[in-house]
Amino acid sequence: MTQDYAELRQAWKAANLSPLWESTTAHKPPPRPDPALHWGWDHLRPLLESAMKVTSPEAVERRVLLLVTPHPRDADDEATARTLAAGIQMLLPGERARPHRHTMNALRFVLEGSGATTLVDGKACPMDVGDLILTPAWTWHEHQHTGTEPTMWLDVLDVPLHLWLGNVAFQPGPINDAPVTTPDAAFSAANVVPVMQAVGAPHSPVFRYPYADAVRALRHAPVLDDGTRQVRYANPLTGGSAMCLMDALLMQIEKGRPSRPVLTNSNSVFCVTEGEGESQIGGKTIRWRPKDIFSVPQHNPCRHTAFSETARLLRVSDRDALNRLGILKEKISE
Ligand code: GTQ
Ligand code: FE2
Repeated sequence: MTQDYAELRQAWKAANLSPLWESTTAHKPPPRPDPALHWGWDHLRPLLESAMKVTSPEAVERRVLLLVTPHPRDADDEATARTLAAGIQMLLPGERARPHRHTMNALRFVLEGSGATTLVDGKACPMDVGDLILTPAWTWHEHQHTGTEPTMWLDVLDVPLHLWLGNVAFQPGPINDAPVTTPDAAFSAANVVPVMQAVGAPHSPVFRYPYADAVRALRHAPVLDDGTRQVRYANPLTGGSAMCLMDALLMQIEKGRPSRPVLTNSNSVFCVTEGEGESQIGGKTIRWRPKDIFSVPQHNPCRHTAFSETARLLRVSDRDALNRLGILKEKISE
């Protein structure tokens, strides 16, 4: 670099300018995909047990063990799969998490226990095993437990995306302006939905999706190009994704019919709801059983094989958000 050029660069820098021809960020080869991660329930369960013994007020208020990567991008990285942050929440009999709301969307999938309830904008959502409960962006929510055994569920939130967008906000209760909700009974007949006065919310008016309902539909869903059957936890008013930045599906695979490998730029967190099998994700093979959780970070080809007659997997992903942004890539191979 000549003296003159060095001086020029200094002048540009002082004026908040930077020469693009010296930048490498946009032209680097794509980084290697993050490896898939696996949290086996057998391994997890005793560790959750130890977290249930912690008695500090902070833990009692929010008893969650986050499912984090051993290779964080930076000190604040608590992501499970790039845009998604998952954790296991435990609620002991008599415990409660006080009402609050945040800009982040969250969903919960119940793994163990009975007698817990999540109130979403005041609407009571009983938490039975296999139920999916939504607490969409800026809805007031609180958890209570009147049962006799600990309740445990998978939490998935779109926190990393909100951090990136500078859109993190949190408000503790007391609840001041909870909107009026529509009872789930209004949505309980297939193919009939209530006519609503000006729907403003970008999320489903239904917050609780019982497992048996999802499985009933899944049994009869058509086989897709990738060889799986899938049902979407939908916003009944639109048929689309129930929340704006996270989508949830229940997927079924049959023995002897492994799914075809899918390569995509979307990120997923899976939870095994029934059956046993394995998934090949990038170069990794993950052997799974019920309640196991695993991540499928973007750009890893992924194929599922059932060892039991039928296997069912919950898939939470950013796929629908990427699709609506017009940037989803997805390729199914043989
Ligand atoms: O249950 O409200 O895992 O606010 C992280 C943040 C759960 C919750 C999490 C939350 C919650
Ligand atoms: Fe919350």
